[in-house]
Amino acid sequence: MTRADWEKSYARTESALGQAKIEAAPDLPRLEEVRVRFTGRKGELTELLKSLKDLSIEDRRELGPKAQGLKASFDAAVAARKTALEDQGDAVSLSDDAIDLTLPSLRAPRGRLHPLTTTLHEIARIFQLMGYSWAEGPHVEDERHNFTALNIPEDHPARDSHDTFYLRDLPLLLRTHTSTVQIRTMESQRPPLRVVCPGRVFRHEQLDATHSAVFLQVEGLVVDEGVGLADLKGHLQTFLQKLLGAATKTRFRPSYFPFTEPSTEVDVKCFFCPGTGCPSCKRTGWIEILGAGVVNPAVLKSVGYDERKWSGFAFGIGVERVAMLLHGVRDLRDFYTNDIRFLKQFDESLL
Ligand code: 2NM
Repeated sequence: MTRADWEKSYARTESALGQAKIEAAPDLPRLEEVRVRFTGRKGELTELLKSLKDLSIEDRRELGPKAQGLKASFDAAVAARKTALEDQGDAVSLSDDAIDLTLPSLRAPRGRLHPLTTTLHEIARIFQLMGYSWAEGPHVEDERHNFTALNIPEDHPARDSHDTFYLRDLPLLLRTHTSTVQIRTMESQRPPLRVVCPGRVFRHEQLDATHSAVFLQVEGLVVDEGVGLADLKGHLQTFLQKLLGAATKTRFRPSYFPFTEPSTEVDVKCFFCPGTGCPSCKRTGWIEILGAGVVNPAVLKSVGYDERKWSGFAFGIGVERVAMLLHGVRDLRDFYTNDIRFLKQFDESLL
């Protein structure tokens, strides 16, 4: 090989190197292809360096370092590109797969108490502040505790199977009110007593926006010496003002229950309108919130209390109705559908 031939092939290699655009190689396999093409065993640069041996010793001394310089800058460019591509790869895998243990974790969706449960607790809590204790009893009851001891006559329509769920083969039923628990409390405790009986009750009802066959009640009972209607009014007014606000106005209307005499239904001044009438108060300006009365002496007698010595008052509150009023819920069935979109409205923090 002549010096001129060698210089021609040097120039060809140098220009091929320039066109190979090492610094723009898109990935490591493509970079490796370029490296093999020039400095592999049969690579263009390798051949160029090998062919130096065909030159004269003087030409070799002069052109040898030039060829080595070309290889050195090629090697440096390949190494630099390799580092850059590897760093890029690290960055991608860090952002895609890496777990950063310093990051706060995702907040797990957290359950909470159902709005009916919190409403029941709120009602019972107020009465507990007023000295009432809490009592529970069975859902399945006998006619004595659900009706007879409560002075509900044999032919009363509430006893009809159209209104009450009876068990098929036993003389038992699903309690229609928690008064059953008050009868049981009076059977097992001597007066004086103050008790609230919260729980589930069952009635054979046509279902609609304000009626459910299964619902929650809090009933209360006070028995003591010399207790009467004035105590009833004081306790219930205090309760309603704690539940709904100190400005709450109450109204006691005469009513009828077999287990109380006199009996009353208690209304609160509508807190949705200024007394002018709206759909919530059915245009009356008042909202019915509970029933109550002075315990019929026949009830006290039926549990073995001396009805000449003791007297008492009792009341019953529908939990769904209170929860609807407190939260502006128009359809009671929303409480039982368990639609998470409805229930989430009562979360402390919307997740
Ligand atoms: C009500 C209304 C009026 C009541 C009566 C009794 C008992 F057991 F003492 F006789 N418990 N609950 C009562 C009285 C319940 O609910 C609307």
